[in-house]
Amino acid sequence: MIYKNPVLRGMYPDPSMCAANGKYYMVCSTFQYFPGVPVFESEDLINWKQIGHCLTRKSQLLVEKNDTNSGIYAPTIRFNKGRFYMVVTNVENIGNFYVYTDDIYGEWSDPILVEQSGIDPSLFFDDDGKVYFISNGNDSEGRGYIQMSEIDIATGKKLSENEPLWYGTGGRFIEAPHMYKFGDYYYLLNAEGGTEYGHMVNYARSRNIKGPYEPCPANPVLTNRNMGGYPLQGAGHGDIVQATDGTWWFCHLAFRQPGLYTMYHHLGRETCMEPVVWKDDWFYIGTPYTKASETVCGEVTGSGYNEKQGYGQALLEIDYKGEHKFAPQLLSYRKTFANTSIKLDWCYICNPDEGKYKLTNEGFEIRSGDKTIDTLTGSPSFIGIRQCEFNETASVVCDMRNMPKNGAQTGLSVYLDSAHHYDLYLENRGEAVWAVFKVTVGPASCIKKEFLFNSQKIEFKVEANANGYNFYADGKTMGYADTKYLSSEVAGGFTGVFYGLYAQNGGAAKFTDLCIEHIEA
Ligand code: 6LW
Repeated sequence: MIYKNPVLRGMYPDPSMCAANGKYYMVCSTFQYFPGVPVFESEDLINWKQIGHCLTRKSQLLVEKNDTNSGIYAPTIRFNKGRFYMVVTNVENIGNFYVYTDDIYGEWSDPILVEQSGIDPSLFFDDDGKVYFISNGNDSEGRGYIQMSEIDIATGKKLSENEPLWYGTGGRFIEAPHMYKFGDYYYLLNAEGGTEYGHMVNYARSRNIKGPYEPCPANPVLTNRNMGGYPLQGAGHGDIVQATDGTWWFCHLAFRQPGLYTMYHHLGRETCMEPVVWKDDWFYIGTPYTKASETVCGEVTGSGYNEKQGYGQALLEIDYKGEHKFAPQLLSYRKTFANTSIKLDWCYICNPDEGKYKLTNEGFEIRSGDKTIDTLTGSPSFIGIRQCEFNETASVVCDMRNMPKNGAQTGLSVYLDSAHHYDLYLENRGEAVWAVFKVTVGPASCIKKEFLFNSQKIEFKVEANANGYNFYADGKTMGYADTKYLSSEVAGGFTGVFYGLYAQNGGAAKFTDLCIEHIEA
């Protein structure tokens, strides 16, 4: 049976998963976006359906800065004695905390803080009832390591000092730790190499939770760092689960780059799934390598591979030969206001002023506040939905309302962050309304095309492919802009592209007739 990676497409990075009640649950990072930390459910580990978010209230998620380097990093989800826990860092303010729920479809608790430094926190429930809090950290000489303390899970209070567990294998940015106990061994997982092209997964094992830890001889057990030109890169930062049928699976992040010598990614980091095999109490992740220069997934991969036979690579297409059963993936879609969920698919930048939005299945009404999509801090009147595929068309009708103000704007933005976005909008210039296409890349911002438009209701359309976007307003061609300039390699940060509907400078609009379409070849 064949399935395709990523299994969560679009910006769903830093995945963590657990098994509970015969199903599987997964969470991902959300940075400055609100609500935070989507929760997905699956019956077969390949097909995932979002069922909610962990952080839906301001009391749980204070994100007031519009900055793709801040907010919510790398969550972990765990299930223990009927209760789900999600532990995470809000790097913008409260640091490490966890929330819990006994009803995965319901609300989560307010945050319980844990006074431990570092990011990428994880929880481990040992057989003897002790609960450990694991994160990355730095020793007194600044060297990165994985640290652990025992905590009281009812209060978050620390019951022991942090203890260093493992310095990893020498890669930079040691992070994403998880602790497990399988059989006689504790397994300590990490990511190293940074969340870019050198990313990798390593682990070590010990019979004693406090070590010493013995690194797996096959480390890195997952990396695409030597697969030059392969369209899936940056594989690292993952979590392991045993399925109810006894098979083992590993989820991790990776990103899709547009082509062989186009080393950037704009859809954000996504979530992939790999089969796992065990031998002599060591586990091996991924699919045995294809040979150098071979055609993989219909793409000629070039000669950039360093051939390494064995496991340890993440592929775009997995020809799975094991025992696990899964349903066929549905990769084509047509998203509309009626079939997207306001609570699940859409999100705000930072904590929204909800009074500015009226969102129904027929359309979204948005009124501007005092921020714009160019302002670095705070929440503009913007609601966004992820771009999930290279090849997509997105269109929406924008009906500009009550435009008392010269300069009022309402539109559709292809948005990476406040300094990197491509916008189609209507602008009220007093005597008339203009349709405008503007690009903003860092400090450079320019109007590429505009025309006088004698109505207040217009259709905006974006046709996306791997390398660029074509923009249309009222059926007229407005111009082209490259995907490259909306990538993390250009802009920095950890997020991916969203389509955002927005209003600013006194503008207000009703958006209707949304259609975001992808047909899988
Ligand atoms: C996250 C770290 C990482 O905290 O990127 O890929 C950081 N790994 O583990 C932000 O997503």
